[in-house]
Amino acid sequence: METATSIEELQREFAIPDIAGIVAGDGGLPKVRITTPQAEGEMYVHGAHVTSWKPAGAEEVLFLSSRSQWHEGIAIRGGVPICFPWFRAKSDDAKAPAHGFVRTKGWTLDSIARQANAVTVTMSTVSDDDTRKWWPFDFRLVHRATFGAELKLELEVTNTGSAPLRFEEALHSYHRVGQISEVHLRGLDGVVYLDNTDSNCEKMQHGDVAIVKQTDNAYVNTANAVELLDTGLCRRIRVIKENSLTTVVWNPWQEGARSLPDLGKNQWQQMVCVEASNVLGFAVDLAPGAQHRMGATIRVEDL
Ligand code: TA6
Repeated sequence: METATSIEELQREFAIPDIAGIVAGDGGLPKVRITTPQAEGEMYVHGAHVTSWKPAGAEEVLFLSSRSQWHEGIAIRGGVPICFPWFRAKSDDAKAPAHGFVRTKGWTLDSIARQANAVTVTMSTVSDDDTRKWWPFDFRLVHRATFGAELKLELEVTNTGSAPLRFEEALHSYHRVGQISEVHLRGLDGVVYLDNTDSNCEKMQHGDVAIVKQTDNAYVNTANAVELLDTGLCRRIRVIKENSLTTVVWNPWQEGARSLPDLGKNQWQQMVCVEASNVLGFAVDLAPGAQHRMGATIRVEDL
């Protein structure tokens, strides 16, 4: 019962009474459960994957598919998958896993720390023989998630090797919405984007982003915050970025959802991804020994 033992060990080492505990989540996978007066949240050791954030007085902010799989080697559908060290398909290897190899593996729980009104969960993963088969470089990746009145996510990459790194990264956040046709995204007006539903051709965003069809836009050279205006749930979700120069907006729409068996029936209508990222032409170059931190702060307010 290795997993049960590891959950018991993690609980003994990291639990904070009444604030944070480690329990068996879906599929029996270990998850950190946060319950404070300011917020509730969940983060799986699998993929260092945040799956829930519910600030006091608000409904759940993240979308989680009712049909997600919960297995080693498979990404959870929803929450905040971590994409690293490439985004989408690997350009030189069609057999490589989409969005890299860190969202589908167990990480290490390093700490759970209480600040004033928030709890920070830190998890990490490092290069090994398995990762070097796909990507022959050395790195340490840390994901810090701070659950409070806002959700702060930070992805820290350290080049632990002797060769320069070039990597893509994304905090692939699935946001829960009332009805996708009643959602607008503000903050990308005048920003150039590559439309992945149209051979990645370059276009210009005019005004707010309305989601009225399959949408897979990589907005480039933008550090802008993005506001998700959801009249269905009468709220706005703000995504404020740090050290991120691309923002990906994705909704599969009905036709794209057909190829996603782990997305619940018609649930494409209740989600939209707004992803702080550094992808495509904005991959990050990192010298040996250097560090790079990308962040996203998510806030929710009534409309
Ligand atoms: O971030 C948008 C995207 O790259 C889309 O192209 C779509 O593939 C989505 O990610 C989901 O990817 P996944 O591998 O999680 O099914």
